[in-house]
Amino acid sequence: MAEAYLGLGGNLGDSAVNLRTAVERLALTDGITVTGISKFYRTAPVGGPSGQPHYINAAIAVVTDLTPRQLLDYCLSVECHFGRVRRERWGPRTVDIDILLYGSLVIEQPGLSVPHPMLRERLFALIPLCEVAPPDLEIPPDGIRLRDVVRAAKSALEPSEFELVVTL
Ligand code: A4P
Ligand code: MG
Repeated sequence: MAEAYLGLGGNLGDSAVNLRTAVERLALTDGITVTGISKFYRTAPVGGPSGQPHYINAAIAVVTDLTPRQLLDYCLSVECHFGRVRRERWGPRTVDIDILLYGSLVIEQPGLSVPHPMLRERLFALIPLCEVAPPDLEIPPDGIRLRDVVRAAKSALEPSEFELVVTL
């Protein structure tokens, strides 16, 4: 059994409904127990084409006996259920599910990088993550604490950008 954290985001269609449905599907999966769900946040798009809609972002904690690869495959199958079509990097999407962390594992395989490579720069992932993970969680590979990662990410942002992260 491992504890893992998933980040969810979407900005096409009714994203709050889509994210809630995605969480329900994950919770119904054999081998996945959802142990925490963050609030849903409306966030300004980071990267990608200009003019794309704001996102809804959330994070969940799960306990799982799926391997990281099985968990990824299941997340991708849930994305497909929402008819997600990949057109461009960081482009608009119905539901995106990322494995943010899987226990203390560091994985660098084709198609699977854990921790998620952009985690430390992404407040839209870190802020929901803080609601479902302990602040002193050690983030691999260097074991820096989650609270310190968040502090660093916040200090790298202009206050106005940070204000765009609001609770629904
Ligand atoms: N992949 C590798 N590692 C992982 C992992 N840990 N979790 C592979 C999930 N997938 C992983 O992903 C492409 C491939 O990455 C997958 O097939 C899987 O094999 P993708 O979801 O098609 O690509 P992406 O999401 O466009 O890129 P990436 O690098 O995952 O970007 P992010 O960090 O997800 O950023 N702004 C706001 N406000 N909110 C957002 O949610 N999301 C993005 C995408 C950009 N801007 C955003 C948001
Ligand atoms: Mg992604």
